[in-house]
Amino acid sequence: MERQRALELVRQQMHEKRYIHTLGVVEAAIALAKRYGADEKKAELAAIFHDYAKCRPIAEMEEIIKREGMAAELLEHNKELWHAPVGAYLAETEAGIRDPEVLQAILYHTSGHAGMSLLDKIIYVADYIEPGRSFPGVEEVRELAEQSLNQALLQALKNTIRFLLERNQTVYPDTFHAYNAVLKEEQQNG
Ligand code: DGI
Ligand code: FE
Ligand code: FE
Repeated sequence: MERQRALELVRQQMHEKRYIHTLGVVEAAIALAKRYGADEKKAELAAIFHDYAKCRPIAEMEEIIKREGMAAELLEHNKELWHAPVGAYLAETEAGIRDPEVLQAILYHTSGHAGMSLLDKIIYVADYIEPGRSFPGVEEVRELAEQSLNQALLQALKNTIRFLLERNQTVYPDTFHAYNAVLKEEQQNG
């Protein structure tokens, strides 16, 4: 799908602020794809659609998770997680995105998971460091992302897990699995 058509579809789904965030993720994802040798078109498309379901009513997301037989465990954790799998589903069924690599990057963009692909990592990190983000720790991850995608991802995962722990919130197991897997990758790389 061409960029303009994709952006129009996504713009209709969200508030202005969320759309501006999306444009920031697109910019960051293309830059990371260039730096780390990923397919720029796939990175662009996954970034455009990554928050496609973010503004859907909670009840609709819950209904889709149940109806489509998605991981039931999602329902026991933070509702913030739901828009990622629901977004992958709606990007395919409503917007006609078919590329499994792109859909996977959307699916895991909030939680992460064990064995993240290059594209999954790029979308996770781009979502974290896009130019509109200004929370504590973001600058450190931006700097790491210039040198090492895995180090940036690891720091972003650690910050997110720490953020959840400090607020007495549960951590979805896939987030721990992502952290463990990237840590091991980095230890093996010396
Ligand atoms: O949709 P965005 O706001 O652009 O960003 P996102 O999809 O990464 O959502 C991030 C939010 O999800 C962040 O505030 C933390 C929250 N969250 C809640 N539970 C979990 C979680 N994030 C992860 N990685 N794992 C969780 O268990
Ligand atoms: Fe998101
Ligand atoms: Fe996002």
